[in-house]
Amino acid sequence: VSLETQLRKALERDEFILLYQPQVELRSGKIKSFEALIRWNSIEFGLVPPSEFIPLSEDTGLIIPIGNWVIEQACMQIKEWNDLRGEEITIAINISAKQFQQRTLVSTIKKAIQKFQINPSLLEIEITEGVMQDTAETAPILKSLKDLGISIAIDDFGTGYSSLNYLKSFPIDVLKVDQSFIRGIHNNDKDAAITTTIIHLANSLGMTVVAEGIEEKAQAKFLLNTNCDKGQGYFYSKPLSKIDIEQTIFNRP
Ligand code: G
Ligand code: G
Ligand code: MN
Ligand code: NA
Repeated sequence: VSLETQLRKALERDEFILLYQPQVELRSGKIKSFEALIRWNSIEFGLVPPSEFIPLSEDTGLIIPIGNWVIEQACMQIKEWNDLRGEEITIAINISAKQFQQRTLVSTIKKAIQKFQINPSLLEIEITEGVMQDTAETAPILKSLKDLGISIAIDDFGTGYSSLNYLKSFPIDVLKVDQSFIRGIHNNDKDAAITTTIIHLANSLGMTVVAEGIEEKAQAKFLLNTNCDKGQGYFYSKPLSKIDIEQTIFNRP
């Protein structure tokens, strides 16, 4: 049986799950936001990472129903955790180029927000610079998404082929510094300079800046001193299941 058929079955059997990676507010140490990362919990293959099925899902169009499931699931989790915590918990989801170009994306997100009665600003979508290339199509889509009241983040910032122009004209709320820059902060002057510059850029544009792939305390320290807003990475936590988030991050029995 082909992987495509297996993925269709996985959707029917509800075998996808979301893991959540905490994002730490560097100044306060508080955790109020998470990035949702999909996994396929297969009876046959175990926990399958997205690198093994997202590319094929994009080629076959399956990314649309899978992506719609992610949107619904994330909105449901935002509702549940906000009711539970009584404070604002944000969840970011990854949106691939194929999903972004799909006409129904805006209405799908709108419906999910309405279904679960959530504050739209608590949902963040992560798109990469590549998504932004076709500016004629991109501007109206980004505007409709922004009109919904959701937050828009640029993922892997600094690694794609794009100009800084879009930061001027598009409604971007968050820049995520790619982990390749964070990795070299302490042994590569260029990585340190690029990271510092992206943080300053985001700060001066009034955007929130998130550093990805923090694995060491020294990196977190550097980022705090450089005025980075949030940090994400194995140093704080790997992506965790809903239950693990509730037990270890929210301290629920
Ligand atoms: O979780 P991990 O680091 O293995 O993720 C690998 C890649 O898969 C990342 O580029 C991430 O953005 C992508 N990814 C994770 N979850 C989703 C998802 O729900 N939708 C899409 N389109 N991509 C995802
Ligand atoms: O492309 P995107 O940034 O969405 O993908 C994030 C990926 O990075 C996920 O696969 C996630 O599991 C992974 N990740 C998260 N934290 C770390 C980290 O500290 N180090 C490394 N190497 N990968 C990480
Ligand atoms: Mn991401
Ligand atoms: Na990233």
